[in-house]
Amino acid sequence: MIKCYSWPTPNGIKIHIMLEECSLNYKVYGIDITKGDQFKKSFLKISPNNKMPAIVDEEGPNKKPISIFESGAILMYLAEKTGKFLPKLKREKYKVVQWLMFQMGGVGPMLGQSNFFHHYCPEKIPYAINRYKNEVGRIYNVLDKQLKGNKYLTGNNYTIADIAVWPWIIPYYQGQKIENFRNLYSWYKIINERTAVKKGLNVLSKRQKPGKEIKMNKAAKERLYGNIQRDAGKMKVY
Ligand SMILES: N[C@@H](CCC(=O)N[C@@H](CS)C(=O)NCC(=O)O)C(=O)O
Repeated sequence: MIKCYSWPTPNGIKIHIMLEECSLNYKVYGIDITKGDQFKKSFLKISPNNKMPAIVDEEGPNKKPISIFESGAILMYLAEKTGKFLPKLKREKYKVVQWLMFQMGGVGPMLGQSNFFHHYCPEKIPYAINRYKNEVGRIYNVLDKQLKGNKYLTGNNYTIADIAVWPWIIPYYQGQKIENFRNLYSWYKIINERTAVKKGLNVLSKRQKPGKEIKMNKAAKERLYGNIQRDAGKMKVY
């Protein structure tokens, strides 16, 4: 069984979708990041960066438990465990890995900042809002170009690169109109129809609806963006 420590944000949703796509036996433990679950010692032991998602696979390599944090690493692990959504041949595999890394290093961090300055920053800072909106537009154009003539990000096959990027494109996280990016929009709609995607979007959705603003009081904002975050790296793990 795989224990999945998560919350329905884009980084969590990608793991929920992957677990469903691979029909894996899993149990979800909600890590409510607005309440500070990410700072609990038991969680920091498996995710020292105080961020979800993380997994523990009780039947890891050599039948021994393994814990993994960072959603890209989790997707690669699950793909290799099941033999799904990541080609084995090196040339094809690294096509997928490069788009997965593009999501981890570009799509996630930039759309995350855009989301922050649009929705959660206590001050309205036009320069920051505009800078990240432009960056989201640039990234959307890169994806849109890549999808021209390609059903999925790396060609004809649906892979962990699509699974990683898709939840970030859910309208609301953007600050851009997805309809203006034709290829990206049709790719978005195709993936939206997958049964596993629908099931993945349901995970923990009673506690936080995917694609909807996360309700945060002052204490929650302090936990996510304030001094608690500044000091979190010094927290004792063991
Ligand atoms: N690069 C990480 C990012 C994970 C991440 O940013 N998680 C956020 C929610 S989407 C989180 O747990 N935030 C809690 C915190 O910063 O304390 C991954 O892809 O797993």
